[in-house]
Amino acid sequence: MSTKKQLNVGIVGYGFMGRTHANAFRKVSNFFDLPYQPVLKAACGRDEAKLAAYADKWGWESTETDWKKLIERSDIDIIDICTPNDSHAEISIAAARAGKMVMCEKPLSLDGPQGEEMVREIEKAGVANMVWYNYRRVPAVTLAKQIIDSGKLGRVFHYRAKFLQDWTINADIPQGGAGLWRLDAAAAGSGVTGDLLAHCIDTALWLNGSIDTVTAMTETFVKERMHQLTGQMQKVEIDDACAFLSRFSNGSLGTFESTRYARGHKAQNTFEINGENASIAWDLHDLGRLQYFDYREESQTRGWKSIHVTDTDHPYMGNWWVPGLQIGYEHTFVHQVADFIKGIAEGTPAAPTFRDALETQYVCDSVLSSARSGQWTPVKKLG
Ligand code: SOE
Repeated sequence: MSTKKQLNVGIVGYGFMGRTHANAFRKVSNFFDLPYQPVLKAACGRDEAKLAAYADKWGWESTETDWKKLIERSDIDIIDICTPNDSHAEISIAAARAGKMVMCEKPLSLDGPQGEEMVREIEKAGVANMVWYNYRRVPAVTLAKQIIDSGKLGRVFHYRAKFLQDWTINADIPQGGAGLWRLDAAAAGSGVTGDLLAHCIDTALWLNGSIDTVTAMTETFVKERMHQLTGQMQKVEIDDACAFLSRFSNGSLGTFESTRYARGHKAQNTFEINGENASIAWDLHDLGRLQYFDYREESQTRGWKSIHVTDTDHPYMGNWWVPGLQIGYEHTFVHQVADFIKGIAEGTPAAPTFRDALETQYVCDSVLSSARSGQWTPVKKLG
């Protein structure tokens, strides 16, 4: 039994993200020396049988079927939200008002105005908060951030990002309900823009600074799908694909593309940045490597190099195995918990906070609005 101060976690939701988060809370203290020990105190969900199976498998000490009861419990310090997007606001605001720290799955909210209300409430309550944009914490992506911040790229000209999937091509896939709420605009807010491009935007804002203006196009290839909850064929309101151009505040040009209709691609999340001295590129399908080209190197041996990001002096890697041994997707969530706990201890909130994540909502709002109007659209700035 750890003698460290405990941080009791109450999680809401037991799906895909419920598993990644539970795994992270369980493992983090085995690999990171932290002042506090997260404890898997209570799991909350509506389906009792599924909840019991989840709690049993991942070692949650207790269960609740009503998130309001979970928030009322005096033995819970952190509320972790892994529910569909349409309940992020209600749960996080109630949790903050009850004085709980809040960790919320991405995207923060259904849209910017709702995100603003969440930021207002969370900041008024003064509780620690974070949004799970996990790809920032792939060691190769964090290394890219360090290289960019060191100034090695020089002036940045281009930022190029993609997030491609292919799992909704079949028109017989229904929308709505368990597992498929991402296809239901009422639950998700938007399609690939809020689900996939939000990741690319979060990473881009972090690596390359804010975006001033965008022009976008979206398409919904399958216009009607059966809705699992009503049993009726219903109009599909989400964007199946989205591409947009952007101008960053640092003068660079951005191109972003996302779709769930790129046959052969399961989760190809990539970025490439071209600067006057150097370029840098990363691909989730080869997440342990960072590609780097530096024009200032001696010309005959100059070329793209593939950095295997596994050395002890690479971000986070000193906490894992030995140089050369890779880590994967689930570790990004462990890093997120480690940074959140360090942030609490040091009084410097780990990013992205709710406020940081609101900037991503603003970009998503402008992208969707531009796709509707066909116009270049400014992005609202954080207050
Ligand atoms: C969608 O398929 C999804 O699971 C997203 O919701 C996640 O945020 C992304 O990381 C992987 O793809």
